[in-house]
Amino acid sequence: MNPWKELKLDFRKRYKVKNEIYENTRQLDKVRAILVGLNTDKSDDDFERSMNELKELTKAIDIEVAAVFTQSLSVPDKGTYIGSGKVDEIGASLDVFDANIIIFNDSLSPMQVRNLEKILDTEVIDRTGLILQIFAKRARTREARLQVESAQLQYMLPRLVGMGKTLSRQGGGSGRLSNKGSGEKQLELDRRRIEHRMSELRRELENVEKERSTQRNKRLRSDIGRVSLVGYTNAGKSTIMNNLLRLYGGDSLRDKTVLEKDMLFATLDTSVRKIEAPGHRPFLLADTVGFISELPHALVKAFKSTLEEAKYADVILEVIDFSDPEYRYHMEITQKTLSEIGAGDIPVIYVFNKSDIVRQQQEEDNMLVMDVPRIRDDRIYICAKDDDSLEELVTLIEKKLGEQETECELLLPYNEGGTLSLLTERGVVKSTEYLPEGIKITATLTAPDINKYAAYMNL
Ligand SMILES: Nc1nc2c(ncn2[C@@H]2O[C@H](COP(=O)(O)OP(=O)(O)OP(=O)(O)O)[C@@H](O)[C@H]2O)c(=O)[nH]1
Ligand SMILES: [Mg+2]
Repeated sequence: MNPWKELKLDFRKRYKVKNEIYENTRQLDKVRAILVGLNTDKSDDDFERSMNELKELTKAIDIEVAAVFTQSLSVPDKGTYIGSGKVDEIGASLDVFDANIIIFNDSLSPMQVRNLEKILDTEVIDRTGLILQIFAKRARTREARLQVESAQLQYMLPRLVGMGKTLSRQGGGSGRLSNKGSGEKQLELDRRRIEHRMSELRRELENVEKERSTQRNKRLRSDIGRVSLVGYTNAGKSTIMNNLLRLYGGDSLRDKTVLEKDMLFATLDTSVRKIEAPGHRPFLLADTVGFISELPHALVKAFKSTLEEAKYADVILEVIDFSDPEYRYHMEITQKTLSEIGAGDIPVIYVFNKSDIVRQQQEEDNMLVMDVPRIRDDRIYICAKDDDSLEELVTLIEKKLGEQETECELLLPYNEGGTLSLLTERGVVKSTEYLPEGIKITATLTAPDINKYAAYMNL
């Protein structure tokens, strides 16, 4: 079913709201969309890129793209977003292209959606609504489901205004004034019910977040380095996680793989696994939700705690789909998002993934062929499924984690022998000296270590 209709029906059912559903005359087997973009201030390249991304998003939810319409205007039309001539043109082509939904590349106001639906007599959805539907389809864990529902409600609440008008018009036959009144009353009730559900969701989410932050604090207290996979959606983060688990996860973890799939937003929650490569220091690896440009505000707000996961890492692995011609732009968006969530200063390793595809292309084009894996400073070119690549990656991670360490002197009281053996086991102790007042050691410590052992440090 077409996603906007689905969202409205679902909304109707779940919250008992009588919103308007357009009974489209074009009952096609498949959902076929006309995409519409308005260029107000973007360069041609940027505009084309964002339209291509809309195409990918559309396909991600199994909608066929039937046609694309674009227009340049310095200011969007208040009532219909695009100019009225363009609206007519689209209306006339719905049959030609066998299309039954229109998807706009930007956020439309609830009123613009209503106006357009009325003129075109078909469902109209904007970029936010589309991404929300993708997230709703992908959400598996309880937390992700709560976050998506919360985002949907935030998105739908202001759209109730339009629905209310419909209600008052549809009211029963007992006198005009009371009709109008009942519609408004109904609207008020709907609104209250939804606000109530939103606060319920907020509470539930707070609880889930509390659970998660307890687990996270446990990790923060442990001395193992924390590494986070971040990057644009579909770059290969989960594939790297799974292949590292396959190689180094140990028996108990080898099966604890995460979902990897060639689709946008395959992962919507956070998984943390311990990676123990022989001959290397172990570290914790976190896989989480991918980024995209212009992620809807409601989703950013609802997914804040999941998106912020990277903030707690010692080292960030920024995974880049090197085979995507837009990879530079994806890196910009990722950098911007990392700064926004307060993770802009964490050291980064740039993982140029899917280099096998680039290599293959170079071979086909008779070009100079790149080496995979290859390391250049803090950049590494890999294929996520190739063992040599992963071994080099682990080596680079260890090196980067090591760079975050400082050599410190500690004076441990004699009853703190446990701490000494712990640090010795981890191989970070450089020297020990037994003094009358305690054991003096030099050790290379990470920032969290330094916090933890601060009491022993003021020699
Ligand atoms: N050829 C090739 N394909 C890869 C490589 N890494 C990942 N893929 C494929 O790329 C697709 C996306 O991989 P995922 O690991 O799900 O991507 P992700 O970054 O976790 O994506 P989201 O969870 O949506 O943010 C899958 O079909 C993978 O098999 C690689 O190095 N080479
Ligand atoms: Mg993933």
